Amino acid sequence: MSDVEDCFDAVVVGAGIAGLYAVHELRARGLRVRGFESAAGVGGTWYHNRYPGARCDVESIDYSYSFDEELQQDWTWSERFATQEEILRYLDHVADRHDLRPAYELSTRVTAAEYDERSGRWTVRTDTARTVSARFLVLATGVLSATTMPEIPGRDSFAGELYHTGSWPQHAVAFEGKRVGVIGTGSSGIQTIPVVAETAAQVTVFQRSPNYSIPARNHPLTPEYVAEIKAGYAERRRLSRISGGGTPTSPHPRGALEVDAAERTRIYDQWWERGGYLFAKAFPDQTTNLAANDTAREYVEAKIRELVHDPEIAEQLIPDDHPIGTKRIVTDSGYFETYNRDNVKLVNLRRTPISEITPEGVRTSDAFHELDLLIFATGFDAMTGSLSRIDIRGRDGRALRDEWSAGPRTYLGLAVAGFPNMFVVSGPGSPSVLANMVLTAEQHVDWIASCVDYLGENRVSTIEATEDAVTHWVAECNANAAATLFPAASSWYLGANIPGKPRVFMPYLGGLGKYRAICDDVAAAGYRGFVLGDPAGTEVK
Ligand code: NA7
Repeated sequence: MSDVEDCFDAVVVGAGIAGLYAVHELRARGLRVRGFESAAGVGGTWYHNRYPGARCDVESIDYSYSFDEELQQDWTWSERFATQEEILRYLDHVADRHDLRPAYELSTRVTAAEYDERSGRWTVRTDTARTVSARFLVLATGVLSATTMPEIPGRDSFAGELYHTGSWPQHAVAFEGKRVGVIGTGSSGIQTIPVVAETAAQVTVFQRSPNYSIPARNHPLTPEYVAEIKAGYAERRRLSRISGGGTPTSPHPRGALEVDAAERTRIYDQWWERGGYLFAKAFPDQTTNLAANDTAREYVEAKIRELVHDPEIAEQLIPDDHPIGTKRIVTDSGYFETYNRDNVKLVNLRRTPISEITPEGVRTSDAFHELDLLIFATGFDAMTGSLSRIDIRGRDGRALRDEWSAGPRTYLGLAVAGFPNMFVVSGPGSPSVLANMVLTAEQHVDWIASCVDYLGENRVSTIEATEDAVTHWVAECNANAAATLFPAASSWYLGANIPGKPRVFMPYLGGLGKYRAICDDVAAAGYRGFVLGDPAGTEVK
């Protein structure tokens, strides 16, 4: 006997930027939608990443929904790069403004989803013992949401306070007078270290790999600037949608090696002064040509040597293992200067690795570091982690985890062969993590919503990517990556940060504009690469 308690047209997993918009769009079509969210509130990434110094590295005026003109006119961002707190306040506002909360069951984690070929429906189970059924399953589970804690001997014996940046507690954390350790110098570590150092007695940074970082040059937005942006929002959004990265920026018309040294320096100076990770896009060939990349790398390395007073420390803060931009360049506020403070100490784990964590602190091969508080800024099982933590089963009980054991395989980063009526928002094979994630989420949700319309208009019950289309898309993504320097970095784009994870370059590198055109073209061609069928998969159209 079925244990299904409720039937919906669609289940949306996640109440982050993508999930909220998916609920909005599907409900607008008259669908009965149920959302599930493991957190106690909406916001996704921005709910969990409450660590001090957490900010978005995409400008606030771009990192916001574009679907609602009144919303974008009404809402006023206070700073160029919004804090986590302001973004969460914004998402709470959107949830209230569009009455999205009633669609959700919060504090409810989806643990399993299984496709039933007879009914053509998904059975979805949660950790609150709920079982519901839905025709469509929309996985808006986030690309940087499944945190990772390295298996360091003695980790759980630490007697002080222990936090992960990606699942920071709701309560305020005080650093005054404390000896704080930070493991990890990716974006989260680099953002939090300077803020923690302001009040902590001592900060010990445990760095395995240094990262390139560019000053944010964050500042409050003036009323005049905001008015100008709001007056031109429509055009700004249009340019963003056809751009590579989802913001209205374009690189120099010529390659880094096609201009002389003076022009190169002038351009790098401009981007350095402008601030932020978009430095990676100063010249169009920076991440495709190593000699071009070297010019950007050397420029930034010279800046690090200027910012850090101790030349020996400066050298240790300069990456030596990847071309600049092949890991996301961090956007920081006073990171390198922090090492000029007396209360900040760098521990180079390449020279002196961690041997164990004890109740009192961290032991490295050469010393013991006594700590009151330990922060893991060790990142995420990116892109696939939040999906593989759910037991998702498609046709014939096939498990997504098994299907992807050699790396994720999607069509357009949206759909998986053998998993009918299941959509992944910002999935592996999409450009999301290399672009403005709000606009990429909107693009995916718009595409899914139009697809649902199409199925209704044509009386088709299921849509499913073909194995052939998936194979071609994976090949296209690999070919794009191979034409760049990106595979040279041991990054989370490749799954390289997770022991045992297959090394496959996961994002689509062709850029948002080109990707959007491909998705639109697939839809216009009657959903080329998909089987439109009945629940058993028999083609009907
Ligand atoms: P990242 O960028 O994955 O950074 C994680 C950091 O943690 C990185 O410096 C890692 O060093 C370090 N790490 C991971 N495991 C260990 C162990 N076992 N020992 C020491 N150090 C370790 O995650 P973030 O949260 O900072 O940023 C994720 C994205 O969010 C970012 O790219 C932006 O797009 C926003 P490693 O490099 O592996 O040597």
